[in-house]
This record gives sequence, structure tokens and C-alpha cells, in this order.
Amino acid sequence: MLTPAMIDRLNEQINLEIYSSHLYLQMSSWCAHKSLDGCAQFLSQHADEEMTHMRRLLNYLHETGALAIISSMEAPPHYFDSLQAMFEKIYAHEQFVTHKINDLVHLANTEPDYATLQFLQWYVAEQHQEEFLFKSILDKIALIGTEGQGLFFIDQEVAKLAASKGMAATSMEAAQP
Ligand code: OFO
Repeated sequence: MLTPAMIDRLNEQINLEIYSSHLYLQMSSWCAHKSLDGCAQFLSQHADEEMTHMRRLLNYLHETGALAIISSMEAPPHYFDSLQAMFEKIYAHEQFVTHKINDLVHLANTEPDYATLQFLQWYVAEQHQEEFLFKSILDKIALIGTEGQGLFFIDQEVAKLAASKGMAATSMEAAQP
């Protein structure tokens, strides 16, 4: 049984995950518009992943008998000064998400709500991975540079990440009974 405060915060997180999905889908479209097909594919996959993060929270609320509430939300930005500026925005957004997860963990710990504390551990680990992933893309952008054919090579590097994510998703599906 969740407290009203915890239900509110989990609902807030559900809506943040939906916003993250909208943000990455919009960024994917911006990349496709710029013929950065590898980045477009990677971000489209990432938009789908954010909806799985949302569903995990939604199911948890349902299991406790609570109601999930989907709110209206602001539209994501649809213009970016550069590919680098776009990935910097993603990195800052993921740091914000980590901050919100940490707040949730703090609430679960202080209430105390040990079931939710345990449930949230998956998000703690996921945020660590996501920050690492986007920081590594920014590092690659800095290394390759965006002059000349730089954007083309960056797009190829990000396409490799999209392909490895796609393979991981396929093998997970195959492993399911
Ligand atoms: Fe990109 O992270 Fe959700 O939680």
C-alpha cells in the first residue's frame, strides 16, 4: 500500500518518462531531417525505451491498487543549434531524471517504504547507464569534431550503438518463452 505522497511522486515520474520519450522522438525527427540517419534511429529506439520505463512504473502502481494519472505536458523543443548542442541537452535531461529518481529513493527511504525502495533500484542502475551512454557520445563528438566529414563519422558511430541496441532487443525477445 502506497502513501498518497508516494502515489503522486510515482505519477510525476510516469509523466516525466513520457516527456523523455516525446523529447527523444522529436530529436530523432530533427536528426532525420538533417540526414543524420544513425542518430535518428538511435534516438527513435531510445524514445521507445523511455515508454518501457514509463510502463514499469505504471504496472507497479497497478500492482498496489493505485491509479496512474497521465497529465497534459509541454511540447519538447524541436530546433537545436547543432548535433552537439542536442546531445548536451540530452545529457542534462538525463542528469535531471537521475535527480528525480534520487528524490524518489529518498522519499521511499524516509517514509519508509521498502518495497518501493527495492523497486526503484532498477532505475538507479538504469540512470547510471544512461548518463554513461550519453557522456560517451559527447566524448566521441569532442574527439571526432564536427568540422568537414566529422558529422558523418559521428553519425556512423551512433548508428553502431543503435545496431547493438537492436541486437540486444532481438536476443531478449528470442529468450522470452
Ligand atoms: Fe532516459 O531514462 Fe527513463 O528513466
